[in-house]
Amino acid sequence: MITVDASPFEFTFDPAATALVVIDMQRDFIEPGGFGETLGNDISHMQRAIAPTAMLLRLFREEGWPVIHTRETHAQDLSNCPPAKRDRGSPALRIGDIGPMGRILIQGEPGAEIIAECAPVAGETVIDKPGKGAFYATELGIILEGLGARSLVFAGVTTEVCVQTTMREANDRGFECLLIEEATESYFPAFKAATLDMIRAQGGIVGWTAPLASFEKAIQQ
Ligand code: TIU
Repeated sequence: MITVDASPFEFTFDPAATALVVIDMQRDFIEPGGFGETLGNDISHMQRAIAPTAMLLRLFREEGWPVIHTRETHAQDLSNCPPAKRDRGSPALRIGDIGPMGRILIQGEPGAEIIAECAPVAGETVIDKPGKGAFYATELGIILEGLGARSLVFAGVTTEVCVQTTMREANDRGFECLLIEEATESYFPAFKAATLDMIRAQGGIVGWTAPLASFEKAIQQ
């Protein structure tokens, strides 16, 4: 067992039953002209999460522990994009519209790909998900069962949307969830801070958070 100095208290995990879940490190959320920017967000905040997420990936790869990447994408015919998701608000471009990186949030388009710094390598699982949570309408639950995973380490964007939704889904399914603090970002710094607080409030009601250095130190001991 490995114990990480985490909040609200120590996070202990069995490395043979743990997977890294990297949420939606896609060009559409991080680069100009993608979904995040068309919604009116300041995408510059996303940059901070790239190097820590890449480092976390390296740690898992060095240990040979399983890595799962997710992408928020929709079918080309939008059959898995509810009209309520596409039609709301007044974005510059809607899901499925053509932007500078291809059709916004559509499977197979350049913008839907994971950024080079965090790109999957051979043997890693990539899950396309139509929702904010990675369990809804995907095989994530079956894949984790196959791995025998009981603990999940999380990274990715955005903290309060897809990361938090997926952590909540995982927590309800009985997984113990640790979010690495520097390896996640929001377009709204106050939302990131509030999300970290609400995850670990009430005795870890959703899970744990820890700095990357604490995780690295724990696995290298
Ligand atoms: N808009 C926003 O903050 N996030 C998303 O739409 N998706 C994810 O968080 N991946």
